[in-house]
Amino acid sequence: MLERQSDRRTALITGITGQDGSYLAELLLSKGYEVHGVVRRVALEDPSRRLGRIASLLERVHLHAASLESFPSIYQVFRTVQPDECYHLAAQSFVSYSFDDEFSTLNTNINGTHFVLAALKDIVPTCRFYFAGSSEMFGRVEEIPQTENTKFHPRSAYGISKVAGFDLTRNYREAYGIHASNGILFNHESPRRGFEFVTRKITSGLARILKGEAKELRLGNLDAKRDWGHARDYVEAMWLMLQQKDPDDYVVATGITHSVKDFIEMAFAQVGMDPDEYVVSDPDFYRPAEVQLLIGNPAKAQSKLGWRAKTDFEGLVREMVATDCRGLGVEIPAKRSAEARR
Ligand code: G4F
Repeated sequence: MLERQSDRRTALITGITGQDGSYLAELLLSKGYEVHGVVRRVALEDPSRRLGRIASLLERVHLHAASLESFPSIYQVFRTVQPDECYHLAAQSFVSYSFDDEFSTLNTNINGTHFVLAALKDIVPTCRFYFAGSSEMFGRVEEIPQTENTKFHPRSAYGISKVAGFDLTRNYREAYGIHASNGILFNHESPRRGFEFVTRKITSGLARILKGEAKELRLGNLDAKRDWGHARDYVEAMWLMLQQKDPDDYVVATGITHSVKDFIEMAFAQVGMDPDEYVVSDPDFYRPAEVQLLIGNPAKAQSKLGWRAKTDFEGLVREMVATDCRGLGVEIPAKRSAEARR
């Protein structure tokens, strides 16, 4: 167990084992924070499989077993940690799965957020709070591009659960004076993305094809458009929100949209291959209700937080393809990668 140091700011991250949690933990450690994370007990029992993204940080972070489904367990973590800042990232975050199990998505995501806010208010009401809202709240978009003032029209249990979390966060701010901010984050990816999300499915699938382990890549709706940024950039916006004098809500996005097809073409171009020979659009991967177009306007985050996305679309795709190829021991021929960059 690490010693607590009273002169350092203390941050608590729910979802520390995920893509965003791992980048945020690195950022906060680099800023001198004492970092605590909430993890499920099963994760502590199976660290090699479940703590992979934070493996290099394990000596420097404090982990606490708790469940978003149990208020007493969350309450106990707040009593022990007494954080100065809390980043609530944990959720059932796979939109597609929320159609298979609406009940657990709504229960975990809505109650989990409520439990965290209620414990914070009771134990450390001065703790600053960040809620991981999502562009999925915009759903069937009412305006292009989407801003902090665009009306929500969610299209899945996941999107609905995020609207509820957003409203809970705003209500704790207005009713109880908690420094509680909502980030409305558009899609953000990285080599640490889960394999079920489309970007990682594409880059890991491509690496498997190159390795000779797969012959095709089966995907769903290739026309859907997303505003894709890099997760490493987006966690900086989370931190900046909690450094402001007043809490508020912010869109975090690049302001540029691309289709799934664009992502595929960019990924295959990195290795000089023709996607038409490998990619199959399979109706089994279509969703009952699709979010067809997302594009955010990050003007408020730019002007009030001084935040900007640093990684562009090509840089993101290139990093993901290179990491997945390296992970499988696949060489990207020098000629191919040079051509791809042209
Ligand atoms: O990568 P996705 O599964 O991400 P999605 O649904 O946009 O949600 C992600 O971003 C949200 C922010 O807007 C987060 F809140 C959320 O937690 C998550 O991180 O799908 C992106 C698009 C969709 O339109 C989907 O229909 O890709 C399309 N798609 C096409 N084929 C596919 C596939 N998605 C997946 N996962 N798998 C496919 O085979």
